[in-house]
Amino acid sequence: MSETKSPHGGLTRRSFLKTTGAVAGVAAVAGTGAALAPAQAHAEGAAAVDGEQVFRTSCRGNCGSRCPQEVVVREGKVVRTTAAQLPGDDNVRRRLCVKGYTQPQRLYEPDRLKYPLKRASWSPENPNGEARGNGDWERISWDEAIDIVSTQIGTIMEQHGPSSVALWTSYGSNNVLNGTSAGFMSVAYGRFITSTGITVLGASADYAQLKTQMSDLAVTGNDCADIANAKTIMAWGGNPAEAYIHDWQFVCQAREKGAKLITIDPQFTASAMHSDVYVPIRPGTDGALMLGMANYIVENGLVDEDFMKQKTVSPLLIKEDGTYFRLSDLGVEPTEGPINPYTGQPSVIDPNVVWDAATDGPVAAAKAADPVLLGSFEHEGVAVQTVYQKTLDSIKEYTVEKAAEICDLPVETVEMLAKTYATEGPVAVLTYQGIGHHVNSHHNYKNLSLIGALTGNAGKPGAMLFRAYGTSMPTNSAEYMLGKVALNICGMYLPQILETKQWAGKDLDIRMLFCTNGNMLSCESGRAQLVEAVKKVDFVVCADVNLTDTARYADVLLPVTHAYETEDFDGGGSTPFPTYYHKVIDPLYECKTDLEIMRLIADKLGMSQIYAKSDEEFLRAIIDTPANIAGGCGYDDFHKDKPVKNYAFTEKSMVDTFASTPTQRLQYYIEKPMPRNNFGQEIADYERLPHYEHANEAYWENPLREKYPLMGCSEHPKYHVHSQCAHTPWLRELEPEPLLKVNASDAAARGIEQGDYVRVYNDHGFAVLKARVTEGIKPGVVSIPHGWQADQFVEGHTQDLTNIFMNDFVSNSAFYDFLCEVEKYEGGER
Ligand SMILES: Nc1nc2c(c(=O)[nH]1)N[C@H]1C(S)=C(S)[C@@H](COP(=O)(O)OP(=O)(O)OC[C@H]3O[C@@H](n4cnc5c(=O)[nH]c(N)nc54)[C@H](O)[C@@H]3O)O[C@H]1N2
Ligand SMILES: Nc1nc2c(c(=O)[nH]1)N[C@H]1C(S)=C(S)[C@@H](COP(=O)(O)OP(=O)(O)OC[C@H]3O[C@@H](n4cnc5c(=O)[nH]c(N)nc54)[C@H](O)[C@@H]3O)O[C@H]1N2
Ligand code: SF4
Ligand SMILES: [Mo]
Repeated sequence: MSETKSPHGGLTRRSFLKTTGAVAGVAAVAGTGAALAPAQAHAEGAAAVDGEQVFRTSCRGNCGSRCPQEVVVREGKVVRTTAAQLPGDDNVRRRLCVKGYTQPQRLYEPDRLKYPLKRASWSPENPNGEARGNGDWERISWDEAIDIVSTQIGTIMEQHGPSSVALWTSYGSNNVLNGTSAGFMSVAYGRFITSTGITVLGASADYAQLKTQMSDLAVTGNDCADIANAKTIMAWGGNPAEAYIHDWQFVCQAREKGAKLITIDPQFTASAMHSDVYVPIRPGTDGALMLGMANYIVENGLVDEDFMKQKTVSPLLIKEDGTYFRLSDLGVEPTEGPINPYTGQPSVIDPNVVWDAATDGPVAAAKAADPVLLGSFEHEGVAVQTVYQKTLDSIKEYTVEKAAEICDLPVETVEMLAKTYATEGPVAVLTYQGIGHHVNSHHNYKNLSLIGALTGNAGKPGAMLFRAYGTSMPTNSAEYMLGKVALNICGMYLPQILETKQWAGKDLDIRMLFCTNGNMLSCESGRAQLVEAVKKVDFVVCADVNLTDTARYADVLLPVTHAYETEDFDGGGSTPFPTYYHKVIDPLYECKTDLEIMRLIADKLGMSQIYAKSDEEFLRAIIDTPANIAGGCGYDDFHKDKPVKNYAFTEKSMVDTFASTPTQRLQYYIEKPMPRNNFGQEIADYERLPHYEHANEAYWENPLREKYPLMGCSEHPKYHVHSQCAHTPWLRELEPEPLLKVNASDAAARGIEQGDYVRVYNDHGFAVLKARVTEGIKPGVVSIPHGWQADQFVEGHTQDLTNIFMNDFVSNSAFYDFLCEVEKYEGGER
C-alpha cells in the first residue's frame, strides 16, 4: 500500500504510527491548542490535580450506547476520559469500551478535517464528476465554501426543483441540534429539509430490525439490564462481548446466577467463547431454524395456551383478505378514541373479534370466555380463521428435519434449542445484526415473536423476544419541523433513481448530494455501485469530522466538530441517563457544528428566519416540555453538569407489556403490511406472517456457488465503531490492518497460510488484504472486516464485495448477503 498523505495534516499515516507512543501522538498533532472552554468545570468527583478541569459529557460513538463520560482538560487540551460516575445502583452500568477511551485522541487524529476544502478541478461549469475521489484538494475559506454550497443549492433548486437536492445520511449522530435521526430529525437538518422540500436519502443498515420490530410489530422491548433476570440467554447473530458491552455486563450477572448462554453464529466470537453451547449455523438460514423450533414446540405440547389466548394475537380472527374481523363486521359502529398526535384526528375504536368456544360464535376479544386458538369458521357468509391457524398452515413445511438441513445443523441441535427455549425460560434472545443483514432477514423478527408467543416468553422480567432499545426521554420534536418532509427515500435507491430519473412513477432528477452524519461509501453495501452513482451528480458536499471514504468523493468538504466541541442532546443511551453533550473545549481548527453550517447556508439563501433562535433556545424548546421539567429533566438540570436520570425510565418501563401495540397484544402477524418506501410494489401475503425465504445471493443452492463457493459475512469490530476510529493511532497500534477471516480448511485448499495477503473477489468487486486463518469460523464462510477505509487495503475495498440489492418491502442493506472466492495474492506486501 502506498503511503497515505493527509491533505491537510502533512503527516503520513505510516510515519505517524511509527513515531507515536500514543500520548506523544496526541501532542504531535494537536498543534497549537484550543482555548480553554468557557464551560463550567465539573466540580463533583473532579480530579484534584492543579490545572485540570473535569467535564461531564458523552461519547458520540455510533454504537448505540452513547456512554456518559468524564473528560479531563489540561491547558486547553483534552488529555483523558473515564466512564462517568452514576448515582447509587446505576453506577454498575458505567463503562467505556476501548473506542470510548480513545476519544481524546480522536480530536487530534491524523484524518481529522481541519479546514474547508475544495476539489481543485471542480467548477459549476465543469463538475468533472468522474474525477471525484482523486484527492486533489485545495484549502478554501469558510466564506468561499458557504458561497459555493449555497449557490449550488439555490441554483439547483431553482433550475430543477427542490427535490433535486438530496441530503444523504446514515447514523453518525442522533443529536437534536446536529444529528440526522431518521434522516431528518434535528434542528440543523429537519428545519431546512421541511422548509425547502429537498429530498432525504436515509440509511438502510438495520432496517430489517428497525422496521419489523419497531414499526410493524411495535415492540419496544425490555431494558438491557433485564438480561440479568434471564435463565437462558441466546446470543443469536450478535456478539455482545464486543459490540454491546452494556448488555454483556448483564449477561455476566445472569451467568453468575446460573443462566445458560447459547451463541448461534457462524463465527466463534468472543461471546461464543464464553458460552455453554455454541451453534455454528449456516449464514442466512436463521429464519428456518426459528420456524423449525416453532413446529417442534407445537408438536411436543410445549405451547402456553393461556398466554396465547389472552396476551397474543393468536385467537384474533382474520378475513380472507388478511385483515382483522372486527366488531364493525358484526354491525357495531366504531367509536372515537383519543386524538392521534400525528394526524390530529381522533383514533377509531373498532375492537378485534375472536371465536368464543362458549357461544360457538364471534365475540369481542375482551369479552370472550374461551377464545378458540385454532380453526376456520364462517359467520353470515364471511369466512374467517384465527391468526394462529393461518400461521401454522403457512409454516408447516419447516419441520425440525428440514430446518436442520437448511441450517447445516444436527436435528438434535434444533430440538435442543426448541426445548431449551420452551422449558428453560425466561429466555433473553440477544439479536443484533447477524440475523438482519441478509436480503430477506426481516422475517426473522416475526418468527422470534412467534416462538415468544407460543411459549409465553414475553412481557415478564428476563423474557426478551429480541434486543430492543429501552426507554428514551421524550423531546419536543415539533422543533425539527417547519412543514412536511417531501421525499424520504432509502439512500440505496440512489443508483436506480439516477439511472431512471424517476421515483414511484414520478420524475426525480437528483443533481446534488449533501452527505452528512454518515460514511455511506464505506458503510452502505454495494459501495462500487454507489461510488459510480456519486460520480454522476453535478455537486457533492460532505460535512464530517474526518476525511472518510465518503468525504473523499466530495467536491466541497466542511469540517465538523467532534462531540467534545459542542453542546447537544439525545434522549436515548445505554443507561437511564439521557445523553447530554457538554461543550468541553472550543472547536479545534476551523471546525463548525452542523447547525452553524446550516445557519450560514440559510443566511445566504435569504432564509435566516428558519433558525431564528440561539442553540440554547432551541435546546430549551426541545427539552423543556412541561412533563420533562416536572420530571426533573429540564435543560437547566442537564446543563448543571450533574447526572440527570430519565424520569420516564421506571422499574415498570423496563419490561415491555405490549400495551401500546395496535391490538394491545404481542403481535407476530402484521395486518396491513406497508413497505418502508412505497413505489407501487406488490406486497406478498407472506409479509403478514412468520416466514422464511433464503437469502438473495448467499444461499447454499445458489448455482453461483460453483464460481464463488464461499459465503460472506461480517462483524462489528472491537477496534472500530463502523468507520469511525479508522485512523485513530492507539487503535491502529492494536489492530494495524484489515484481516479477512477464513477457515483453516478453506485456506489449506487454496494454499493460503496465516498472514498471507489474499485477494477476495466476486462479480461486484474485490479487495486485497491479509488473511487470518482460523478454526473460529464455519468452513465455507469468510468474514470481511467492517469500517476500514479504502487507503487501508492493499487494493480494492471489502465493501465492494457487497451489493445494492434490497428487499423492496423493508429496503434494508444486506451486508452479509454475498458469495465470493479467495486466492493468494502475488502482488507483494502492503
Ligand atoms: N460490511 C459491513 N458493513 C456494514 C456493517 C457490517 O456489519 N458489515 N454494519 C452496518 C451497520 S449495522 C451500520 S449501523 C452502518 C453504519 O454506517 P454509518 O452510520 O455510515 O457509520 P459511521 O462510520 O459511524 O459513519 C458516521 C459518520 O458520521 C460522522 N459524524 C459523527 N458525528 C457527526 C456530526 O455530529 N455531524 C456530522 N456531520 N457528522 C458526524 C462520523 O465522523 C462518521 O464519518 O454500517 C453498516 N455497514
Ligand atoms: N465495537 C463495535 N460495537 C458496535 C458497533 C461497531 O461498529 N463496533 N456497531 C453498533 C451497531 S450500529 C450495531 S447494528 C451493533 C451490531 O451488533 P452485533 O450484531 O452484535 O455485531 P456483530 O459483530 O456484527 O455480530 C453479528 C454476528 O452475527 C454473525 N452472523 C453473520 N451472519 C449471520 C447469520 O446469518 N446468522 C447468525 N446467527 N449469525 C450471523 C457474525 O458472525 C457476527 O458474529 O453493534 C453496535 N456496537
Ligand atoms: S460503547 Fe460506544 S458509546 Fe460507549 S465508549 Fe464505546 S464507542 Fe463510546
Ligand atoms: Mo447498526
